[in-house]
Parts: sequence; structure tokens; C-alpha cells
Amino acid sequence: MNPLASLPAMCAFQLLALIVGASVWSGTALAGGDAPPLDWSQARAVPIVTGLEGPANFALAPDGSIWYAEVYRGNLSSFDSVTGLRTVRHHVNSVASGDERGLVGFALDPAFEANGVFFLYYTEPTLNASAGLNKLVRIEDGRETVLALIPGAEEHNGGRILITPDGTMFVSTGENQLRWPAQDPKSLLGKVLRMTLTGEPVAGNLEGLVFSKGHRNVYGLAYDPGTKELWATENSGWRRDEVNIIRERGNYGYPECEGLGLNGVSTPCPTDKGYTEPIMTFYENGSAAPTGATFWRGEFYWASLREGSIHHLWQDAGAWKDEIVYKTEGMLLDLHEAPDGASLYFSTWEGISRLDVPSIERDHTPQAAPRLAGVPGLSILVTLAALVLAFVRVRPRA
Ligand SMILES: [Ca+2]
Repeated sequence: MNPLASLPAMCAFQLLALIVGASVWSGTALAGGDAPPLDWSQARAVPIVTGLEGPANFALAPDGSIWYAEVYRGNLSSFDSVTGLRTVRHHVNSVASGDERGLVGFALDPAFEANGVFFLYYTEPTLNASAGLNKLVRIEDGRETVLALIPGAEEHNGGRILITPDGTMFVSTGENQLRWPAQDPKSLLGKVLRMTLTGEPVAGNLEGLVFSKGHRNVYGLAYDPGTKELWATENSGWRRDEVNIIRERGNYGYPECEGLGLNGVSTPCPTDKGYTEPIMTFYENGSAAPTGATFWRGEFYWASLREGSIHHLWQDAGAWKDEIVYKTEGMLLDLHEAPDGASLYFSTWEGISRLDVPSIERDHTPQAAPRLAGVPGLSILVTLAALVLAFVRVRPRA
């Protein structure tokens, strides 16, 4: 038996040796709406914060600074983009590190500029060294308020935090490799949670904080500002990683069903249990270990830890298409759209980079005199000369 076949899709962060070092993909991709298409072959990553240790989550603050959480160190720090100054803003004193535990989740409050509030999701050690307790906390003026306690394990702890513009907080949890708690609405394992910014359940939830169930280990959340839908990447079993649109009270099938209608490799997925299927499943031959996800230019992008790649998922004539548009060395951990929408930012184990992707120029110039680039006014002179010649040719000879 292939030992890799038993690996969970969301492997330990140290799976560096399995990562495929690669180069830039050479194609182009169309963006949504009227945006000009992107030339991914010319994508360029600009390192912004370097020398880090596992920034599994980062956020781009309104003042231009970058806040990042290093998963095993338990440090939340800020980076001033102008001065380069780094400041540790919060340290989790007691953090269980290793595997998929640690400071695994972080988000800024929507009113962060005014109130300085942020949220963390971290694993605290327990007497059972192979377990842990995941704490979702709100931090104001350095004081922690616990919003939720979720059982922990070496793997499948979830931990992404996403706050939508209306101030609703979504949090992903893993199923601790225990499988069936994902179907129990009274368990916080294997769920997407929905709550207010003070940790209160939102009306319409399945049970308490539980917004949706039947998840294995969601570690990517993104908000579509156009449709106002919540999207999630999910680490499923080998060859069955998923992208889902998460709906209120939805059941996403785990552990009975993973991927598009397959359990194992041949058993059909039950159709009488109301499971919501993913919009996309990966792969036939491996595991991507999806991490960060974001909307950019109206379309969905997600990061793969194991490939070190950024995927673009879009609809073409009603069918979902997925394409790797960028690859980097090492593991990709988190992905965000820049506040001005001009670029993407991503984190690897070592740091945070900005990804600049030029648009393919569209030629809107009407058929007219040729433009001679770089010589101002020369095209006008050429046009005038052509007109004079035409006048001389049509003038009747004496
Ligand atoms: Ca599923």
C-alpha cells in the first residue's frame, strides 16, 4: 500500500519535501465582467515581509500595514510598509505547536482602525499532549475574551476566520480526524460556525453557532462581494479536495460522502440525504491541501499548500473550470486581494509577497495613422505628410 494514500489532504505544515518547486505558468486567464484579461505569464512576486516562520494568516490593515500570525511561534505582528518596522502586537503564551496546531486563525475587526480589536483561533496545550483545545478569542487592549472552545487534535483543527462586511463572523473547524462528529449538529467539530462579533449565535443557524455541517477540515474561506455568498476550500481525503459554496444549514456530506459523488473510489454517494455536493473536486492523482482563498476582480482564487500554487476557478458556459495560474517555491499558506484591488498578496512559510499580474492590453485605437511609439507627435507629422501627398496626387496637373 502506498503510504501516502493514508495521508490526510491537509498535511502537517512541514511537508516541504513534498512540495513541487516550479516556475510561472505561461498561460493567460480571463477575469470576470469587463476587466481586461490577465497575462499570468508575466506575473511577478515582490517579497514584502521576509524571514518569517509560517505566517499561516495575514491581513492587510486599512493604514497600509500588514498584520500576520506565525503559526508555531504564537506571535501576532505588524509590518509597517513605509518604515519596515516590525512590532509584536500580541503573543499567545500557551500555544500547542506542531502539525496542524498553533496560532492557526486570525482576522481584524471591521472597525479595527477605530477600536484596535482582532480575533485569534489558537490551540492551547492539554494534559493529553497529542490533543489540545482550540480557542476562538476576541482581543481588545491586550485582553482576551473567549468566544468559543473547540476540541483540538494534532490534525484537522480548522481555524480560518472570515468577517463579512455586515459584521458576521464565520469560523471553520476540523473534525479532529474523528469523522462522525462532523454530522452531529451539537458538536463544534467539522463545521462552519456563524456568530456575531461578540460570539452570539446568528438566527437561522443549524444549532447554536453551527452554520453548516459535514465538513472534514475547511481551511480557506472567501466572501463573494457580488453574490454575497460564502465560499470554502475543504481538505478532503486523498484525491477529493473540494471547493464549496456554503449555505445556511447545509450538510456537506463528510464522512459518508467526499468529493463529487464518490466515497472511497467506487461507492456512489447517497442521494437521499440532502448532501450538498462541491462545485469542484480535485484531483485524480493527488492532494492539493487547499489553504487560503479570496475573491479578486470578481472571481475565485485559492492556494494550495502542497503545490505552492494559486488556482483560478471560474465558470465557462455553465461549467466550472479550474486552472493553476501561478506557482512559487515552497508552501502557500494564505491569499488575499489587495485593498485597492490591484494585486494579490500571498504568504509562504518564509514570508509575505505581493503578486503583480499585468493586464493584456486591448487595442481600442481605430484604424488610422500608424502610431510610432516613443516619438511624441511623430504620428501626427506622418498623418500630415500623407495628407499633403494625397493632395499633390489628386491636384490636376497644369
Ligand atoms: Ca463534501
